[in-house]
Amino acid sequence: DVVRSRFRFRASLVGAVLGDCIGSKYEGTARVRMQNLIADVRALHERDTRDLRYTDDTAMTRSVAGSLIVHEKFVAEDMALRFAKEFQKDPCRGYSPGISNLFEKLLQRNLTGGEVFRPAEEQFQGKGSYGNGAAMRVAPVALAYPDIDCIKEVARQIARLTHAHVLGYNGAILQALAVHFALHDENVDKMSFVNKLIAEMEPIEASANASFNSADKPYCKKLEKMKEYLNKKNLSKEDVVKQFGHGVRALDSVPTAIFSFLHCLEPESEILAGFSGLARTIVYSVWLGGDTDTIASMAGAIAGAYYGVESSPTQWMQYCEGVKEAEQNADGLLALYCRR
Ligand code: 8NA
Ligand code: MG
Ligand code: MG
Ligand code: MG
Repeated sequence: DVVRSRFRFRASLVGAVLGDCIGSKYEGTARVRMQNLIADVRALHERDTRDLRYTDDTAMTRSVAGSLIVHEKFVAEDMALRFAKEFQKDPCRGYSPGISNLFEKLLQRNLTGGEVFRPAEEQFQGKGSYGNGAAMRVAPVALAYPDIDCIKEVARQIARLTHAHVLGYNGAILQALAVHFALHDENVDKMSFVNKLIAEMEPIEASANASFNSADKPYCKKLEKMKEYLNKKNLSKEDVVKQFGHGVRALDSVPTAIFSFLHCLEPESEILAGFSGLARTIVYSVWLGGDTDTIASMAGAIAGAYYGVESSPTQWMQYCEGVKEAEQNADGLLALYCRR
């Protein structure tokens, strides 16, 4: 059913853009008021000046999509160069300061082969980054590959171009899996959705432990907690933030995005009852505060993949920068997906 698929592919990338554009105003704000947020989105259709600008989340997602579409597979050097050139062309998109220095290295050194992963390994005194920057751009991978093993492998590789820390690239794998499962589910059951994620992440985190000599499976631990929290009534946002986080670390934001999607399968409050599934997921995740653009962008990618374009707020789409390109990239990825 290609038409229905096209809607879901488009809504995933559009959802990512909308979350980024709407969330960016509050990035780094610990407490976001629902009243202000509702006023913001209601005012969107009155905008007569400029679009809401997208940030690094969307800029990097576009590079991932573009490279996969052109080469019909992952080509490390090309993707790394696209990240770096996109940054160079338009550096004022709210990138993390740490990552700009990595882009400089990628541009200066003219790296080939496995060398292209070297600058990322040098980040943070050789520990690599555990930021959420790899997870925030990974949605196109779930749209490019039907096969779940390919998704995991390509998500890891793309992540490692900038995020060499296990929590950085495993966060990207988890986000890609969430988009994949949302895309292929006709009627999400919260518990089985989380169980599917745990089943995939278990062996991934176990093998990471073998090389890091730790018994921890931090993503699985948060996913287990999620099952408990999805069943709670009258959950406060303070509780959600305390359990899942809302920070720039992948571990403090990817589970939060997944939780937002699942929690918002039903309207979470009366205020959000008037919104479509995608819209309320975005509003809810921005309301959690912290790294709002990135969490809303990841939650939007998952929700869009599930609800499809029927759920996309057209009013918002008109006033967020980069929606058209997201739709074009989604069509390109669907064509690729269908050829596999
Ligand atoms: P990154 O790789 O620089 O990581 C982001 C941050 O995580 C770093 O600045 C560090 O504070 C911290 N960090 C990551 N790894 C380590 C480590 N091994 N040791 C110590 N600290 C570490 O960049 P990224 O691309 O992962 O970041 C993505 C975020 O940056 C997104 O939110 C994006 O929108 C942007 N951004 C966020 C904020 C914010 O305050 N929330 C502000 C501007 C930009
Ligand atoms: Mg951003
Ligand atoms: Mg397989
Ligand atoms: Mg952010």
